[in-house]
Amino acid sequence: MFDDRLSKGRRRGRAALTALVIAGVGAALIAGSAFFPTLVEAKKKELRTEVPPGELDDYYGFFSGGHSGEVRVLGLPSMRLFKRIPVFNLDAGSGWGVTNESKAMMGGLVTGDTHHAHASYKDGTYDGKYLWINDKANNRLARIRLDYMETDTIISIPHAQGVHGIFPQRYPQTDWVILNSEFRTPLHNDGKGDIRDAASYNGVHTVVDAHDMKIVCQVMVPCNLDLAATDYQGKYSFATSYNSEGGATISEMLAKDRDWLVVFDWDAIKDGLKKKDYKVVDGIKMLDGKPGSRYAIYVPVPKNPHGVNVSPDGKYAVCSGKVSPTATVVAIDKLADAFAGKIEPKDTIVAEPEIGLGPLHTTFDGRGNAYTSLFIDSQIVKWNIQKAIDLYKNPKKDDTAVVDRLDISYQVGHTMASMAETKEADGHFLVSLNKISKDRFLNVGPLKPENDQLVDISGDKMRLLMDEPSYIEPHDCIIVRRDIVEPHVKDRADMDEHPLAVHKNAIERDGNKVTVHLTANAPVYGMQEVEVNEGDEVTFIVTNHDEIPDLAHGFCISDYGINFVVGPFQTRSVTFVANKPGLHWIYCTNFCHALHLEMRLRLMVKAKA
Ligand code: RUQ
Ligand code: CUA
Ligand code: CA
Repeated sequence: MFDDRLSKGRRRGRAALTALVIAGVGAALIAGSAFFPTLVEAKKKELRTEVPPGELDDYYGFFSGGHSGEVRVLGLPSMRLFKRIPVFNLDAGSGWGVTNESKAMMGGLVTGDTHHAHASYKDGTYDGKYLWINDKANNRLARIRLDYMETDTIISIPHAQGVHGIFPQRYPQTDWVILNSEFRTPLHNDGKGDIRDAASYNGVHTVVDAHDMKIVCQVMVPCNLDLAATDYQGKYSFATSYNSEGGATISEMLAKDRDWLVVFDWDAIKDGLKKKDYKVVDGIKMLDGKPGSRYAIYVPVPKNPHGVNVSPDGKYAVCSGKVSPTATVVAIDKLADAFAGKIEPKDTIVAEPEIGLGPLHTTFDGRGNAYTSLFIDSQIVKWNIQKAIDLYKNPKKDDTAVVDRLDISYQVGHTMASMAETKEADGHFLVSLNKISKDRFLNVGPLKPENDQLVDISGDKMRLLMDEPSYIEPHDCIIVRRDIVEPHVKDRADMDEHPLAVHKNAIERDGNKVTVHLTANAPVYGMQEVEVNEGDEVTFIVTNHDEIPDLAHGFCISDYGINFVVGPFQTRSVTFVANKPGLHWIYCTNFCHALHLEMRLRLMVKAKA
């Protein structure tokens, strides 16, 4: 009865709405768009290009930090820097690389070269849970959990050097993350045998399980593999290869006019794993993806390609040769025929528009346009994909797929548009990550900041909105709608997630091993003094018990080179040898209370007799 009334009410409401819409359309026909704004205009109105004080940004930007080894979190469109997430680097601010927790992940290394940050997916768009980042320098993959925005796992990738392009599976969700090795090496890289024989080197396409961060398998190829992408169906991954020549010198690597876009078939890989069509090398399942195998096809693309990006409609993979003024469009729906041998790999190419000099990376607006960074021309070039395809079929003199060009300052590497690596690409903003800023900022010495420029791409013409100096050296970024990430982000850790969380202050001694369990609660640590002997191996485990959100405590041991931060309800530990006798004040480094300066305790190291 009640339901019936409700649905009647709804029906009446719908009828009234229909009448209104008809009236509205009529009025629009009479008065034109001034009365009834077109959809495009309505969309433009949504675009905020400024964020006044007190208001929040519409997007998160996750930027790699290049060889600073970190990931940066920015807000867009303000371009304000919120957080630097240490990953592979020593970070004195947070104590990353000092605590036992971080050292266990870092494996004794404090350098890294992060290039490509990509987030986890569900159904072709971000789910806001994880972010992955490569370390090209030491061949690792890290995962960052977005609820804490902290690194939670780092793994090493064997048989690989120059671990560069990475990409998560986009559909149906991220179960795999794939990685490329940009440098070829001998498979058993142990210095035995003829290591000068460049012809014997290989590259590998590595598949990592996104959940347990274990290596599923590697696909060995004779060429190098540079940038990476996945499709929107969970079927293929892509890798550019600029060294199809198998050269070891730059002139050898530039010998051919065409190199490859290598495409990997995931169903074939899964089948190969099931049928045990692999060798086990150092415990890793190694499939052979050489030309002619069923695992990979090699699409010939212009000289020394770099970026590869898949359009948000899932139809095309776009790559470009660094020394060819063109982009290459590969139709993903033709790949199955190429794998089946019904067509040649080259027949998957449906366009090759001329766009400008030094094309590197391409991004998309979700309205059929591509935006490619031109390193040599210092431009972002906007071009229409369908027009490029039409002109490839029916070339017309004096016609071009290029729609617009924007001069940037200067020498752009990556470019990325908002949500562009998802099926929800919204065509609002684009960031041009420029390697050189030259005259754009106050001079700070021989090495200037880089320049990340924010561009409005909502209209027909690109519009430069902002120059943002940045420290060494973001390569790539993704721009994620705030509503996707924000609900996952926590204000407070789950205290017992850390197995050693301290609930009771205590000192334990086992021979010369001393463990101190310590709480921190503004403005006091749970103990006021700790006494140990010179030569003891001392572990401090510190848990922040403060109820006030956002309140952190530091833990610095004077003259011991130890300092770290403990966030709300988090636990951090450190182990060291008490090799400096004497009194060492331990003090809190985060201004946490009016009596913050008094928040300290005595570490007394008694000298050996
Ligand atoms: S790659 S621009 Cu990793 Cu282009 Cu840096
Ligand atoms: Cu705790 Cu300052
Ligand atoms: Ca080449």
